[in-house]
Order: sequence, then structure tokens, then C-alpha cells
Amino acid sequence: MQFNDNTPLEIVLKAIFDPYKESVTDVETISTAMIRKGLINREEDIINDHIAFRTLGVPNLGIKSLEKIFLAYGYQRKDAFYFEEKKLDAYWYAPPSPKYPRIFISELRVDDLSQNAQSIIRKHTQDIVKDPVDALDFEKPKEVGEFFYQPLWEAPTVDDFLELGKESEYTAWVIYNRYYLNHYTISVHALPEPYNKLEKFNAFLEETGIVLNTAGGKTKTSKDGLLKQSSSVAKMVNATFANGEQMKIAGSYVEFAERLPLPEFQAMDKSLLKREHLREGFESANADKIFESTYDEQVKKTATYHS
Ligand code: OOG
Ligand code: NI
Repeated sequence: MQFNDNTPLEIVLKAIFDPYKESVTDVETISTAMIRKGLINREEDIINDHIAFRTLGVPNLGIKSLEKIFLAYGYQRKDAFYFEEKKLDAYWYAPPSPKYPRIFISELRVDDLSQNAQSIIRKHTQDIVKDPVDALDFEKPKEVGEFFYQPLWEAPTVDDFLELGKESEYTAWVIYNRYYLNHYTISVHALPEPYNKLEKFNAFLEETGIVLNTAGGKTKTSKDGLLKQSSSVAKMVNATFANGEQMKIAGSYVEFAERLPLPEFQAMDKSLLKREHLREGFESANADKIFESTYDEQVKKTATYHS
């Protein structure tokens, strides 16, 4: 991501990205390998396709609350998605300029969980009686960015975390991580040939030691064939729970997206292709599997799991 203008939105995005980069070591591993391979000169050359957040559907939180931040900086809400089995709703948001990433925000359908899981969630969130986003001053973008890393509610106990995880791994992740940036996404189509093809880029990532999410296959392809996505598996990170208890849990991950030209632009000179010529939006079936990048089944494949 290269931002030169220091606009409020750029300051917010940077404040969201920096702590994520600090904790997700794959970010730097991948950038360094891409530089060594000559795919980019600097990390800032990577075009960030989108970033994603997770939230809980309870009063004063959820999509309705978090989206206000991005709407305030000029984003527009686009298509809705529904994930039956994972009990999630989501929207994506188009940026005010193609130089900024899209946003994907998902939300847990809390009422669809068991009474037991609901009561654990409500125990953590019931004291939030006002929308915390309403207290933000959008003219102070650094503070807005820092909001994503504020506690919002008490850290869960290890028992509550594990109990939630039995029913919904997404929920356990959110109850601990809250609005932590879930992933950023490298635009693979923007890289030099032949690494602008996701299958080739995936092989390069694996040579670099990156473990890919295999849910639904390493490459997830939309029905129209024009949006291909893959993702790394989240690494385990040290987490401090209530009463100071420590345990390793899944952190955040990195995604890779290849957007192909729309049928009417497929004959166009490749060097002239811009964002508006490429497949837009997201794909439910791809997203459904990408969520699993933080799920035990995938995460246990990383070497650090038992350390
Ligand atoms: C988001 C998963 C979906 C996409 O690009 O379809 C997604 C998440 O893991 O919270 O990122
Ligand atoms: Ni994504």
C-alpha cells in the first residue's frame, strides 16, 4: 500500500495495518520473498485488494456500528452475503478511490447460536449500552485507527473461549481479537508474469514456507471463473485471558486475490487494464472457505501449533 497524501483515510488505514503487520510475521516474510524474487521493489508496491473485519450482531456493535467508520471516509456499502452454516452475515464496501482497499465486514448472527453461547457473548457485551463508534471524532484519524485495537469488553476466560469455539470458531476468534485486522490481501493480478496467476503465486508462497488454507482447495474460484482467492493459515499467537491465563490461539492471516478481466475487456492490452476492467466484489462460496483460515483444522497444520 503506498499512500502519499496523508489524508484522514490513509492515516486510519495505516493505523489499522501497522499492529497487524507487527503480529502477523507472514506479512514481512512474504514481502521479503517478493522483493528477493523481483516481483516488487518495496512492500509499499503491493496493491491491497481488501481488508476484513469480524464483529458480533448484538445491540450497539455489529456491522451497523463498524461500517459507520468507513462510510464516514467515503466508502459505499455494496452486496450482502449470508453464510448459513457459519451463522454469519456480511457486506463489502467500495472505496472512495481505486487506490484504497475494499472492505469486507462480517457479523455473527448471535440469535442463531445456542442459549449457552449467547449467554457467554451477552455477558461480555451487555455493558456496551451506547455505540462506541458514535464517540469517535472522525477528524482524528489516528485515534479512529487505534479504536480497532481497544478492548471494548473484558478478556474472556480460557473456559469461555473454548466453550464458544466448540460451537463457532469465528465467535471464539472475535471474543478474543475483537476488531483486530483479520487480513489484508495481495493483488496477485498486478504482479509481473508468470506470478500474476494465483496457482503460480501459491507455489511460490509454499516454496517460501507459507502454509496455505486447503479448505475447498488451495485456490478458490468464483462461479464465473474471474475471482480466484487463496490465503495463508493463521499462525498461533500468545494470548492473555482473564486472570492472566496464557494460551496460544489463532491470530490473523494474509489473503491473495487474482481478479481477471471482465468478458468485454478480455482482448484489451494487459498493460492498460485498470480496476474497473476487472471482476469486482466477492464470492460467497470462496469467502465461506477463507473464513476457515483461523479454524483449528487449518491452523493445526502450522509447525508452531504445539510449541
Ligand atoms: C473473512 C473471510 C472472507 C473474502 O475475501 O471472501 C473473505 C474472514 O475471515 O473474516 O475475506
Ligand atoms: Ni478476504
